[in-house]
Amino acid sequence: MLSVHTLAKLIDQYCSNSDRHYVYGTAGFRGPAATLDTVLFATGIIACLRSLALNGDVVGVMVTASHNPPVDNGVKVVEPDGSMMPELWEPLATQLANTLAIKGSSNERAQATLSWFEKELKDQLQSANKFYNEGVVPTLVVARDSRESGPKLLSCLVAGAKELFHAKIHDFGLLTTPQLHFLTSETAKGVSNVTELRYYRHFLQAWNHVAQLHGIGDHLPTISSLTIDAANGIGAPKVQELLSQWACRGQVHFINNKWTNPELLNHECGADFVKSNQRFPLGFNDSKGLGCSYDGDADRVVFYYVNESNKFCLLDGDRISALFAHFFSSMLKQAGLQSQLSLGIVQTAYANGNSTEYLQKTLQVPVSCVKTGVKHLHHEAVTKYDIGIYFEANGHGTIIFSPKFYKVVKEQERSIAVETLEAFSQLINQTVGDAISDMLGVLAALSISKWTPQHWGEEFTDLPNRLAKVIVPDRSVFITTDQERRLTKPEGLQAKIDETVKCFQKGRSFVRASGTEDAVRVYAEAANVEEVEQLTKKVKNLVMNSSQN
Ligand code: G16
Repeated sequence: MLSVHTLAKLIDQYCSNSDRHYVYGTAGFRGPAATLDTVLFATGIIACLRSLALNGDVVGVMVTASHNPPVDNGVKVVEPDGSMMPELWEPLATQLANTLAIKGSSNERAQATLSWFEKELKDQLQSANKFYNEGVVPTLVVARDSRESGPKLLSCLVAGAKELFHAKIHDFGLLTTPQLHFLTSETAKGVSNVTELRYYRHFLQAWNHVAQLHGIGDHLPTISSLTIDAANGIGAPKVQELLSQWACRGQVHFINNKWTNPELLNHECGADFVKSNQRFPLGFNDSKGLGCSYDGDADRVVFYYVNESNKFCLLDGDRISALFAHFFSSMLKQAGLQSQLSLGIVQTAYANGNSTEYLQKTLQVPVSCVKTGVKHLHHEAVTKYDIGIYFEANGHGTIIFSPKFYKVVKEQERSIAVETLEAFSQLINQTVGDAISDMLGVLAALSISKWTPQHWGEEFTDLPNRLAKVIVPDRSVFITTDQERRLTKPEGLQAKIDETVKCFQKGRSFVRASGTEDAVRVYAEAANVEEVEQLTKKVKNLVMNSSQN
């Protein structure tokens, strides 16, 4: 495939980081940007191999660290249909990054990498090897978020892909993560000359269709105003671009849209800040309307409003699931399709206990629980339901419509409900959670259901909950089972957590290592705020003590 000499030269030029350990985790590789050039170079190669294994089909690569601080960056690989790279490929990405990053001279690193290739090309990478030998050229589409480190890191990725594989690369420049997923899938469908405009046109057309079916003109009927907090990230210019042609733009107000100041990214704003701290982002002062916060790459969204007691009320991913579950149950009933099409919700262990109860008991829809990470939720939604709604409590999620959904809906006599189901499926970015498309979906569902934010917030009451972080010397010693709800290691820790939880009314708590940050996450919920604070503190202490032993 290539000579030691050529590879060693490239390693000299693009892979300054060595003697480190990397893992392709929850959302690809992530970490301090200064430690990632070798990883990006490795990812360029993996993306090419993935494209080759698919006979040159287009593979997407997004350079982003989403909700992480501005000094971090990361990268993830996207399939031609816009979904995440298959899990089977994750260990390959991990191995390649770590082989390129071994301690040693560039010659030694190149030698080790070539040995790895030799073995894998005969083993797991056989199909990539076959197509490579037949002269197939890989195709990549790439983009990055607004972080300062993006251009340099992307150049490492492009170098590997171009020099080693002569890959065809379409660089979209700055995009949100969901735009990259969407445009990858459009490119793979064979649409020629895919540009960003396609994304805006698609979602505006879908909105216009839904709005026309329900007589929504230039004013959203159940909210007075909408404040969008874009976390000072790349979502800011993108949503502004889309909404510049939106009929209801007069109701919108933007905050935290200084995306050209990368040091402000996610700083006291954005979905992760709002959800974790359960408070308004910096600059929010709309006590009458609805607020929403995106994260750094606009793949998550949470909403909030001020209630009559002047209190902050969060409408997170669990609430979005509840709204959509209510909306689709009602539409299926109106269309007479409730027995033909299955509707289900996918959550993670972070879902509030009362949201699960509301979905199962009040709305009577099935709920599955899977591990954290969009890929797990997505897979469950695709395989189990005709309308699979998945949202993590942090606001990351989407809705997936099965091929059967489209077939059944097409066969029906036209009615408002049937047409709404069809049009709504276009309003949702089915490739991945998308703050912009989810926001339009929520606004449409609220308008059609005639729900105000208050109504939405009062459908059920969340159990008081806390999400905390503990920094430990080595988070990899925390091993979980049962969809991450229980620890198997460190030995004995789960039994102590169980004992502690028993002392609290409606107590629940679990511990898991983050896949995107160097921390262990502690989640707790209980019957009241005092108890949840105490429970969180106790479990945090147990985690800290277990790390000192
Ligand atoms: C990523 C993943 C999400 C996950 C979040 C936190 O989100 O895509 O599925 O919930 O990280 O994961 P962890 O608890 O493992 O750190 P994002 O928005 O940062 O890409």
